[in-house]
Order: sequence, then structure tokens, then C-alpha cells
Amino acid sequence: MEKAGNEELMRRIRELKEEAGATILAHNYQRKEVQEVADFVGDSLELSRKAASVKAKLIVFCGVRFMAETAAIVNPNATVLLPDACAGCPLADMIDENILAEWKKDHPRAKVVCYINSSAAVKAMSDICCTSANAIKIVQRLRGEEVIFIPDENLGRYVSSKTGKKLILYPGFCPTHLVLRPEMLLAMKEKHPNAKTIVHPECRSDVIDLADAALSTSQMLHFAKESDAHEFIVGTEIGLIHRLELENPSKSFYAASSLLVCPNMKRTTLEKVVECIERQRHVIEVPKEIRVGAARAIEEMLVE
Ligand code: CIZ
Repeated sequence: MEKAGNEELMRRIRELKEEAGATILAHNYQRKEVQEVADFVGDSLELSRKAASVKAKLIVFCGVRFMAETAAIVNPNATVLLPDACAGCPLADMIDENILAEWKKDHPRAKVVCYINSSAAVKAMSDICCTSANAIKIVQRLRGEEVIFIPDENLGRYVSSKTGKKLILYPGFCPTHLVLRPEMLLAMKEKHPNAKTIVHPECRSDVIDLADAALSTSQMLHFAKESDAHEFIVGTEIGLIHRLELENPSKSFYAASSLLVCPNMKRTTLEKVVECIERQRHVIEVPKEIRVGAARAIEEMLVE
């Protein structure tokens, strides 16, 4: 059978969305064509706020599992579908409830700040969630308290350097951001001497040290718009380049490395979006006893 082209698939998705009364949310790291068919594109913080406020009964979440879980937690009245059931997050999988229970036992007075890249069960055992866009603010709120920061060590180290607060760091990492090495960035800077370098705080600290700024994806979008510079080297998942180019047509963006590709984010295709709506499959379910605890940690973050 001949494969349908993107235009045809996008037309079909719009039709299905209308019939099903669905809203499509997509992360900044999704494929270009998936971002184009979405009702809203953003980072985890923006997407969780959006998921909480949409009126639609059906949310199709184009992202990875922990993000779709977050949507299901903040909006228990909606059915949340994940187009590819295997779109996970290796960073989120680096810690589970048993490991966290051990860490809490070792530091009984510590507050637990958990990065949104974590399972619902881990969120339920944490005091407050954070994303890369608000991690510094969230940790600053806990002034004076001992803090365990899970699971991304690089982000935790960056937050610690910005807040001056010593954090108990967990040794988790994002395999995609970890591929970026200082020598790659130096080579790019040599090739594009007038470019500003922006990297994600999930990158190694020796990479962050070489950059003009360490920023979440929403902060990178803001930075690129506001900056007088015309060229930017971008040290995060390459999916963001699409939005950067779209929103800044007169500026140039260079991926810091062509290896900055999250295979899980790229699992979502237009075909899978069609299939999941047609067959109403890959429903994200969070058991009530976990949902209540995770919702508390997420809401604590959202009050800001
Ligand atoms: O917070 C998010 O969505 C992630 C995973 C990255 C970012 O900076 O947007």
C-alpha cells in the first residue's frame, strides 16, 4: 500500500481531531511536522499548564511518557493518549521509588525536588517538582532546608552554582545532552565566531562553562528573540531549531552537534498520531493513589 504523504496525514489528523474533540500538545523536541499539526507547542512547564487548562476531553500528547503522565495527573477529566507507547525517557528511568526511598532514609530531614523528567510514582514521593525553566526559582524557595535534587545531576549542579545552595545530587543524566563535548562546542565556535552559544543545563558543566548562557528551551526561544545577535549555536535537542527558525526568520541557528537527537522524542510520527486517535489507543493511566501525591508535587510547582 502506498504511504500517505505528510500533507494527507496532516489533513486526516485535523479531521480526526475535530471529530474526537481532541487537543494536540507537542513538545519543542518533536519532529517539525508533528509540531506543525499541534494546537500548542512548548516545554514541560508550558505544556503542563496547558494540559491543566484545556477543556478538551481528549489530549493527544506528542512527547514522552512522563510528559503525558503529567498531563493525565493535572487533568484527570481528560483522556490522555501517547502516540507511541514506547516513547520513554532514560533519565526518568534512572530512579525509581525504591531508590528514592533509600535516599530519603539516608537524609530524613531533606526536601526532595524532583525534575519533571521522572515517573509519576517518583513525583508522588517528592516534595516539589521543577522543570529546567523554573528549577533555580524552586530551589531558592527552599532556603535553609536540606535538598535532595533528582534525577539530573548536571541540572542540579547548575542550579547549585546559580543559587549558591549545596544540593544532594543524584547521578542521573540525559544521554542526548551528554553527547555534547567541549571540543565539539569549541569547533562550532571557531566555525561561527559571531554566534552566541546557548546550551541546555542538562549538558556537562564543562560544556556550560563555554556557553554564553545555559537555558531551558522556552528560555532559549526568548533569548533568541531578544538578542541583537544574528547567529546562534544551539546545544539542545535539534527539534527546537524548527521553532527557533520559525519565530526568527532573519536569524541563523546551528545545532551544536548533529548527534543531539533524542530517539524517544523522534518516535512520534504523523502516522502514529493518526493511529492513536483512530484507535483511541495508548491511554495513559495513573493509579489514583499515585496521582494524588504526584498532583500535589506538581501543583506545588505551578503556584510559583
Ligand atoms: O522542560 C522540558 O520540557 C525539557 C525536558 C526541556 C526544556 O528545557 O524545555
